[in-house]
Amino acid sequence: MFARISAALAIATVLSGSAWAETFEVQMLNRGEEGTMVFEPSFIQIAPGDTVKFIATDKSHNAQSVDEMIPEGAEPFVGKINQEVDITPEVPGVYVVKCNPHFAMGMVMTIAVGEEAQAPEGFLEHRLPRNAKKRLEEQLSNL
Ligand SMILES: [Cu+2]
Repeated sequence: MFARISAALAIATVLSGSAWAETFEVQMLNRGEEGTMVFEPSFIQIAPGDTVKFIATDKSHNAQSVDEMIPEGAEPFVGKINQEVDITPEVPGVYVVKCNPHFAMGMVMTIAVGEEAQAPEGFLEHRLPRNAKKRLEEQLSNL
């Protein structure tokens, strides 16, 4: 009985989620408002089930999740160079995305999924290039 009610609630939640789901576009750029080799925007706040579309506006970039910098249970992803990638994060939390060729130059961005998203303790103590860490500090200050 109890299980049946919660299953029905879960389905209702998924349906209402998809009805309102939005798509956010992030461009991969050689130069943007925040400097060279950037994702723009570099911080977005979305709801679970929204889609983020990475656009290969400039050449030689990719979008991939940074190991151990996505929520537990979330699906890692790796986009190919010059390829448009869509992700639809369902697990609430903070996701860090990098461009692999330009990670050392600080080409990173942050996706906060859910209104309560917070970076876990020690989040920036992972091995990060200095420029990436600097930009991430700014991005995480939006939380
Ligand atoms: Cu890049």
